[in-house]
Amino acid sequence: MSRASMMMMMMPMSVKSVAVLLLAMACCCVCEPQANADCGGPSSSCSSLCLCCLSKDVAMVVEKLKTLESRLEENQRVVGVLRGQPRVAFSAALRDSGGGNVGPFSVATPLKYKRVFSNTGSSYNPSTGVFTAQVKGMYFFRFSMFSNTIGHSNSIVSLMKNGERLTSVWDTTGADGHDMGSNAVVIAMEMGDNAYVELLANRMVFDEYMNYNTFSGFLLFPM
Ligand SMILES: [Ca+2]
Repeated sequence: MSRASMMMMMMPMSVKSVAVLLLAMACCCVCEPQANADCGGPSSSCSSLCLCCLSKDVAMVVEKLKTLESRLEENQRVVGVLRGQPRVAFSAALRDSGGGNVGPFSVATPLKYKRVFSNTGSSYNPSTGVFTAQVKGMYFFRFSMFSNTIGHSNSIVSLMKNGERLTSVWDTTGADGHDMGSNAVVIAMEMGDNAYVELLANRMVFDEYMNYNTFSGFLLFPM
């Protein structure tokens, strides 16, 4: 079986049908010197015109096959990348039992989100609250904060990368003591980079079985 025949078998049915039709048209070429004058000129014989048209149509089909083969290789490359992409995703809430305030502490402290909903890739450590990138890539992180600050100090938490402050949520005490907010970031991470949510010194957050405070993230794509 020729390479052209094998490639035709691999093509989508609609494209194959077009190629077969072109070949059939070429093979059934009717001797019309005027219509096919550009194939061999007015003086060409009927048989030479038919062979000329056949050759021309086959060349066109081969060109289309080359284009399709190129597209197929590109699609296979993309599918291979997607299938081989490492999977990293996690989500956790602050408390795994009970309820009450977390903090205040005398120094800024990473919050330990202990109720793990998911941790594909095991890059998040619930005993420290720290996510450590094991894949270089672009990541999405999000956190939420709930405050119960009546009669207490303010609530301030920040999303940190390697000790650098990225985004924050803040709430003050007052008549509206129960508030919450969230923030997020999309950021490139090298292997070994870490991310965590930091409770600032002398601040506090509140949580219970409702799971108001969460920390989630996932790999958008490797780089
Ligand atoms: Ca408030």
